[in-house]
Amino acid sequence: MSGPLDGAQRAEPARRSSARRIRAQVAIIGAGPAGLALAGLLAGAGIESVVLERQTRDHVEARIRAGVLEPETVEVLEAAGAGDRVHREGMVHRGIRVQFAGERHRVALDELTGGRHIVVYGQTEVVKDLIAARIGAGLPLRFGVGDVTVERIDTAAPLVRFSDGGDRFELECQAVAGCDGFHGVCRPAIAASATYSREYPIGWLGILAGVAPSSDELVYAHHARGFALLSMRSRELSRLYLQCRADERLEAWPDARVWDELQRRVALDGWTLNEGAVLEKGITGMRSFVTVPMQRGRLFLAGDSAHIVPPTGAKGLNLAVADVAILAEGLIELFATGSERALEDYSERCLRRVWRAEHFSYWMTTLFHQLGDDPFDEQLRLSALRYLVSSDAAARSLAENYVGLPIERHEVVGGRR
Ligand code: RFL
Ligand code: PHB
Repeated sequence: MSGPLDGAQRAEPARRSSARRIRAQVAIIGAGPAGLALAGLLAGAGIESVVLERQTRDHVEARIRAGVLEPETVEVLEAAGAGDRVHREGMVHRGIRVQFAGERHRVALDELTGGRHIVVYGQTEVVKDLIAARIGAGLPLRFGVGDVTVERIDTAAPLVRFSDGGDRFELECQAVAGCDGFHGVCRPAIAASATYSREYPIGWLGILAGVAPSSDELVYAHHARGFALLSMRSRELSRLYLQCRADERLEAWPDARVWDELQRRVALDGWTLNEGAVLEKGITGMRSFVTVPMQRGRLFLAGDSAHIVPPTGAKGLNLAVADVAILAEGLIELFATGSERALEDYSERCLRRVWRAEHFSYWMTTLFHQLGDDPFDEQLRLSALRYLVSSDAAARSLAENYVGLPIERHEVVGGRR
């Protein structure tokens, strides 16, 4: 299935092959949050791009993933033309709850960060809003493309080949954004100088449940049986997670077992976890990963194609959006002035934020989960949790990282923020 075409995609007869030749200033591979937000930011600055997505629109709009947006992520979504619904329906949360040793404590995000907060709004909805904005504006977004290859990235005229609906295409452009996630084709083309990774022996079993959230704020619970997280998607929909083994099979987790395990891990005197119909269930692995650098020539990686964090810090989606905010600035300057100045340190600026989020996500993961280690480690975790809820300094560190740090920007030339 293909999206609408515009001037950026005028097909010309190919000179030496049977492929149809099209043009755009920027080729964007992948229609996840990174690719779609970048396309929106570029459109706002009058830059033509084509988004190429391997999956169908239905598939992309049905994936349930992250749910926590930093305030700067919401600002970028606004600038990308997809801010209306998140402002109307996104739930502002000024605190989170931390539970351990049978007690629940509040971390007041706003008080600890000079008034900052998070917005709970599903990644699924973010993606739907960005797609609607793109298609509503009649701009090119092709779903279901195949055989994507990226060539000539060391020149000012890269070429992206792909197939769509039985036809072969050659997309001539001036820059390529590799927003194609962890298993995409763009990262291998960078030939990274270094990669850094950490595997964890655990996963998260997540459910979407048709029941009102039992807590008005997210609950991160440390328990001897393993971590649990209570989140939400709306006043009627709860999103809940349980730590499980990395190699766990879904069949081993009928709904009754999931609820039973959640009840044990989040139990609290005088408080009840509401149960409801399980609408979706899945298992997510845990990994930390960073590739360096995130660019080569005119190919720029953004989001999960360049880095992965375990979900405990709720940073994956926010990092993806921060990357493309920085990339959009560089591309806007390139097309306005011909200067590559703001693109040259793209990777360096992204990576400073990425490494902060990597550390925070690693820290949250090792603080809250049972990692199969010895009793000494568990005592250290309990001590760190007690410190977190009794020291403003410790809580402020969590709060600052959780609501997110400012995106490092250059002065923008010739475009809007
Ligand atoms: P995405 O969202 O993976 O989008 C990449 C897109 O590229 C497409 N693609 C290709 N298209 C064309 N040609 C190719 N050769 C292609 N190869 C791939 C894919 O189909 C896809 O549409 O990456 P992006 O945009 O960088 O966004 C990043 C976020 O999606 C990600 O960081 C978070 O969702 C991570 N994550 C979570 N983060 C949280 O903060 N909290 C969570 O609860 C949470 N749950 C999750 C997650 C990631 C998951 N994945 C990737 C397995 C649960 C899952 C299952
Ligand atoms: C979610 O709502 O999906 C969610 C919330 C917080 C996290 C991870 C996922 O840390």
